[in-house]
Amino acid sequence: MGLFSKFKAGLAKTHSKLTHEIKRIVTRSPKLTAESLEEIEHALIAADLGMAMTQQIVAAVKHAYESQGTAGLDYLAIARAEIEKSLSSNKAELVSVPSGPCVVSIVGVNGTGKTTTSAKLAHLIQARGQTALLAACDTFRAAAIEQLKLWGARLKVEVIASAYGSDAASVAHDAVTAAQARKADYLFIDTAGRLHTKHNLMQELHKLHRVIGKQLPGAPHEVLLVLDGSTGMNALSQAREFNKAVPLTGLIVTKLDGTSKGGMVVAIQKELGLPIKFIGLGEQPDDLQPFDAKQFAQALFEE
Ligand SMILES: Nc1nc2c(ncn2[C@@H]2O[C@H](COP(=O)(O)OP(=O)(O)OP(=O)(O)O)[C@@H](O)[C@H]2O)c(=O)[nH]1
Ligand SMILES: [Mg+2]
Repeated sequence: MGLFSKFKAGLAKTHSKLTHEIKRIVTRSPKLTAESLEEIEHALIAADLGMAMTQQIVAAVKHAYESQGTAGLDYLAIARAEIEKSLSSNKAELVSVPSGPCVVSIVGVNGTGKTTTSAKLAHLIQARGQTALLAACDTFRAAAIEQLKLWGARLKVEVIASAYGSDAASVAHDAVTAAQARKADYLFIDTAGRLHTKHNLMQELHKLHRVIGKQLPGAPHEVLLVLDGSTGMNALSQAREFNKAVPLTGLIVTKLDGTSKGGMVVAIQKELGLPIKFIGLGEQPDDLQPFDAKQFAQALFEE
């Protein structure tokens, strides 16, 4: 499957709900009335595009209608263009560290997809012909280490791990040493799930980052927050709060394949100004895609 087809398949739920709703509104009332405009607004909000993006699209639709009437008026194309315009500055990639390794800390609340995403990222790097290592720094949740080791075995990626209950920072330290020794290009650190409100757990994360920063200046080079896309706007407030507690370099939004609220990606990007680096569109290793605003807008609104 090509990259765009994957994008489209992964976002099919959001796409079908949005286009279906908008087409229904337009078919019923070809003239743009205050009522139909309001219905369009509702459809956009229901897809979690956020207030700012919704208003921008509604204003563009109104403007097009007033200047050209219904002839050739294509609501979906207008929405798509507005989203593209809003997100166009976002062409985010992982940073690269020529002297290597680039250390990437994967953080977030419980169950958002951190472990799976760490594995998928290592896979993506290997598919590009570079080398990656994984660090099992969730020494807290039962079976977390085995889960990452299973991924490692499946994807042929080395996993640096210790025992349950051991200090996450010391596992990270060992992993950086190993990554340096193997001359790996990337090290992905899978951390335990935590709420930004849990002070002691956030301190533990700060400590982990401090320890590897001392060992390898500049590390962690990326701190990526993993958000569960199916939680819609909750993910937005989660990102806002987490970013206050730990400075982030970017976001990853997972589980977009299971939701019709994929518009939240746009809302998050617009509100936080943090780059969305990848999106998760399924449970398989290849189901993590670099985020591309243009393809995203197209996948949401293309007929
Ligand atoms: N459909 C779908 N499922 C996903 C995606 N990403 C992760 N998952 C699933 O979400 C579940 C939780 O994933 P994990 O990677 O274990 O999440 P985690 O954040 O590491 O969880 P904790 O370590 O317990 O905090 C698993 O069943 C994954 O297969 C995605 O993009 N799409
Ligand atoms: Mg995990």
